[in-house]
Amino acid sequence: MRFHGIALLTSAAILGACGGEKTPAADTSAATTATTPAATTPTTDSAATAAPAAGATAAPAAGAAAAAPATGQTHEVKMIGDATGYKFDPANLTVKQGDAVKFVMVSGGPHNVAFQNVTDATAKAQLDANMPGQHMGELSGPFVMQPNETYVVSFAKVPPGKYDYICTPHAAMNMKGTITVQ
Ligand SMILES: [Cu+2]
Repeated sequence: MRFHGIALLTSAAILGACGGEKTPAADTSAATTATTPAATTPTTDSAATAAPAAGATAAPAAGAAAAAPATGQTHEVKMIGDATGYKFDPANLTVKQGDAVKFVMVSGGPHNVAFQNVTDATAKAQLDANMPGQHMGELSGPFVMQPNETYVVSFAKVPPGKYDYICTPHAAMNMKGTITVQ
């Protein structure tokens, strides 16, 4: 009869000894799962309504004017900056539609060619398309720095009219010209 009681006591003592061990590592990783940001779905209402309007006006203008290679004569205009001042020579030039103008860096660079006040949309788009290597914005050619460096603008498909241009770096020195397209 007493053997049962002893057996219960000893098994209880063994269980108690095991349960008493400390396990401090259990709760250190619990805090890491809480900070997944909620994916925000941006409201696209304004973008959706603005995009078709912008595309409708921009796409036809861009598509209408592809660069048109010159088919006629090439005229030369010197870009000069020296003791006499800054100028295009000749400053006033008349060409036929389809001709090209080759601007030649002579001295005093950097120079460029930047057309001003082209209001006709067709002329603007075509002239812009015919100006390679634009770095400074619409109707504005890149800088030419070295003597004999050239910049060629085709006037193919450019509507007849007067096209005023400046040299951006020397605008304040009155370096400007006009090309009249017939
Ligand atoms: Cu210049």
